Amino acid sequence: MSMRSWLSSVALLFSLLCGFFAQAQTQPVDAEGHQWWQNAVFYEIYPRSFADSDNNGVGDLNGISSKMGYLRDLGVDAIWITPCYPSPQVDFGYDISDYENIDLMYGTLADFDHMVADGKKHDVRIIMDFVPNHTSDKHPWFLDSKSSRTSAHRDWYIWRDGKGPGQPPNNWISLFGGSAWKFDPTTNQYYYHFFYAQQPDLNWRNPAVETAMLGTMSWWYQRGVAGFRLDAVDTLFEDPALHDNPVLPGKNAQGDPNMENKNNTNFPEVHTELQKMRKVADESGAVLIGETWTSTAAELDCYYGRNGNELQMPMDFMFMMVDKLSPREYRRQIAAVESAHGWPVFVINNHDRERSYNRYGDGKHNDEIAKLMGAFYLTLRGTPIMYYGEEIGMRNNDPKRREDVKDPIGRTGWPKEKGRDGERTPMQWNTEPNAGFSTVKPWLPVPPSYRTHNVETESKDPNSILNLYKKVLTLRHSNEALLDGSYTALNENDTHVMSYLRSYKGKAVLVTLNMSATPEKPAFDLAKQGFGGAKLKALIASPGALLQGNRITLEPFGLMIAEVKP
Ligand code: TEU
Repeated sequence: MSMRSWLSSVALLFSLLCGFFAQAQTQPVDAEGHQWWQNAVFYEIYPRSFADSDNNGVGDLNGISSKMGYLRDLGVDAIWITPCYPSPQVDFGYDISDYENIDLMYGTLADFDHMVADGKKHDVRIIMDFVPNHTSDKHPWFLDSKSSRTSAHRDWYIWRDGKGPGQPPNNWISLFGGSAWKFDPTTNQYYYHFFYAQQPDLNWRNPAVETAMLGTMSWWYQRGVAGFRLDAVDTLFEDPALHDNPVLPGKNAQGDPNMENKNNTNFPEVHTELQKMRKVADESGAVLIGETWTSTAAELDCYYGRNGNELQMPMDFMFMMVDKLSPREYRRQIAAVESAHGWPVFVINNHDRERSYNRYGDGKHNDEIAKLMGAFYLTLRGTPIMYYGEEIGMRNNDPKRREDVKDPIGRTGWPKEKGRDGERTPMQWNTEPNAGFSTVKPWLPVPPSYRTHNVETESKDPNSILNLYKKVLTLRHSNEALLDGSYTALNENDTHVMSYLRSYKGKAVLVTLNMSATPEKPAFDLAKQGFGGAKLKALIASPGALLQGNRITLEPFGLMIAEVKP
């Protein structure tokens, strides 16, 4: 059997097996055996853009510390900070040159310790971002690796001969454009990089790499980190025989041929490593969140691991990718994740995607839609991970000219690909210049909408997106049906209104969301769910929502979260 077919048989066997085991639970915090992260609300912070304590136009850790009160008040229990380690910042921190330090731009290790302490005071845990697939090309490991074919770290990266003069070892394409191989004249070999050339892939088949990386994780746990978000886990391993990838029709935004990443992603060895990472995490009671791009629920299921021994929180990006206000699609997607054997993790935004305010907005009801989407994913069974600024309806501020683009893929892919600057702009705190982020020009400009969409203004408006988020998060933290209850889709033939019941031990909450621009009047018969004759009582509702018996009138994009009183 060839190496490749052996690997694919192992992959198949694993995917068949892994779904059949229940998730192991440790350290329960409630009667349902839930752990802290199951009852928590997570919040992603892009540190360059959240809060700028030294007023130099770039955010920092002391800035984050200064906003712990805001986060607590909002209802956040844990923050995931995207990479803030020393880095040449080619990929804004995802190119790490020292895994056990803080980039001076963001502060020092002492500032980090203060942030952990401030977090503790406010009951906000700190999650760091861990980038296992690649380092920066300026990391001492890589500098040594490239220095000679016999260097101590040579085999820490993936070096190969070209196929011939000027020809890379195979046809693999970097996600960020061009060949995934870069020739290095010092040793006349190519090194492999799935992302930018400044992000050489580590060779996870070398046990020394594994030891170093696991050691780093443990080092941060000891420093008070409550877990990691693991970057791009599906890219850790590649086919050692370097078979070409199948070429698909058409070209991508970078002008490269489309390709199926068959031989350089999703290897079964990824799961072996995740199990090892989990073991280290368990020693500290830490949680592992995964950047898990999957196309099926079965694939997502695998990331929980047999016996629940891999990621506790693989993110369900299939939910985020629904991308249209379609109750039918959402029902299908939620049913899929409910069929997996782990705890669902929902996100609608991150630092790599256009903001949800733009993606779901119809140009007329954007604020209502932002509230609707918040009320939606924050009341599902599972843990939500918010993205900074989502709670105030921050919109994308894409660069208008190529020369303004900071994200390299936006420069190489212009104008088809404008890069990810638009979703990474400074947090909008108030109506002062630069939305109160800094008095000097921030590293990215805020959109004009900051004048209305900012924390200070929205705090004063009871009907703001911010106050809707706060209300929903307060309810979510105190309502047993929302914390522990099951999810049941209601009125499944309705193509305009998304409705569901969260019920727990005879208590229930009904959520109904009008995903259309027309007024709707859904009616509910909850007899089948064991709540026949129950009365509804509105807990949170949009201004035009009206409850009459078992019927709810909803204005366009209106919503109601109601208690079901037996
Ligand atoms: O992203 C990995 C990834 O595959 C995508 O999210 C990708 O960045 C996006 O589709 C491009 O438009 C992670 C990080 O989230 C991302 O910010 C980093 O650039 C990348 O890894 C490399 O570390």
